[in-house]
Amino acid sequence: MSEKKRIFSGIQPSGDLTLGSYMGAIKNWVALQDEYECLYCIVDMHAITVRQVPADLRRRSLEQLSQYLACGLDPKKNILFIQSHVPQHAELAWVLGCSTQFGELSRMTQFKDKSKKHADNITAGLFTYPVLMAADILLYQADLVPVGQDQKQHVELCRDIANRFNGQYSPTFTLPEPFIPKMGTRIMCLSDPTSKMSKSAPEGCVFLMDKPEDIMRKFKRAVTDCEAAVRFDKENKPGITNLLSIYCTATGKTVEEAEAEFEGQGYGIFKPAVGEAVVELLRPIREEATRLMGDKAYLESIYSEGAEKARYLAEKTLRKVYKKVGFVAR
Ligand code: ATP
Ligand code: LTN
Repeated sequence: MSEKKRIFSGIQPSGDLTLGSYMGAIKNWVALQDEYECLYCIVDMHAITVRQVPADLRRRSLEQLSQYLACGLDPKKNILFIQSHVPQHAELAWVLGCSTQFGELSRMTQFKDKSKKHADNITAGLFTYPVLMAADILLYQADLVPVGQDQKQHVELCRDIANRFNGQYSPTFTLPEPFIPKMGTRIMCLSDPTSKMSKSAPEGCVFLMDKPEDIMRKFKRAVTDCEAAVRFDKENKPGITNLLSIYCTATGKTVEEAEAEFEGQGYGIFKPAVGEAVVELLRPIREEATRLMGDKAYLESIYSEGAEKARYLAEKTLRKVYKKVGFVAR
């Protein structure tokens, strides 16, 4: 087990999982589970950096676990757990926060975006969010972090923090690399293809648990252009390019194959075809996740076992860190 390289990634249970988070992250998690030792987390502590309704957060954390499983993550191969069940995340975050510059955190684009969106509640937690994320990754000495494009800056900051700590004390942390897929790395909003599909902008967003008729409606209404040619062109045809990326990621076809398939056909044929491909992709996930939500005892056994394994690994790193910074042994 320990010869394999390690992976860590997580998603906040701050909303329902989207087609973006599936194509940008979870799909790769599933693909990597045989080759690596993987930890996949439900980062509930990150979720409270913006206001949450407590009962919804609790429910969504469990739903997210059932959706991780339904997407194909095998609990025997991966460590699946909930961040708040492993107190070492918060403990390491404090230490790392003391090796992180105010200026570095001020440059994070996610902080800038979210503080605009939540202007009445810009908390210290929202600001130090990337430090907690660095702790998530470094606690497990992860080599790779599979995420969508938007998280690259956070993983780079994590490397900087680790590098600085290693230099200031002595080699302690593995430097992680972001693992960003070529296709599906940035799924755009269906109603505004210039902005990222995001669970906090439900307009134009497809959720993993959406019913087939809702998915079809969303795709039929997707914003396109007036040229009526199915062609990949990010600059001039962001809507069609986004739909092509979704279609190719859902079906495994190349862009050239898809362009040839829809050559000479209008958007009236293309858009429902993309919708159908997504319906078929998500149908088994939705059915399995619904079934799993009915089995709370099973879900509890997965997250309890996951947290136990994660705590064991996390404590090893934390003990080293506490010693290096000069804390008296407990
Ligand atoms: P929020 O709107 O609250 O910021 P989100 O919808 O962007 O949330 P996250 O929980 O931040 O979702 O992201 C989960 C994972 O999915 C991350 O690795 C992220 O990079 C990836 N991801 C999210 N949205 C997309 C997208 N539209 N395209 C590709 N990857 C995405
Ligand atoms: N910041 C990420 C979620 C996240 C994460 C992590 C991803 C928290 N901790 C560690 C990878 C590794 C997001 O907003 N999607």
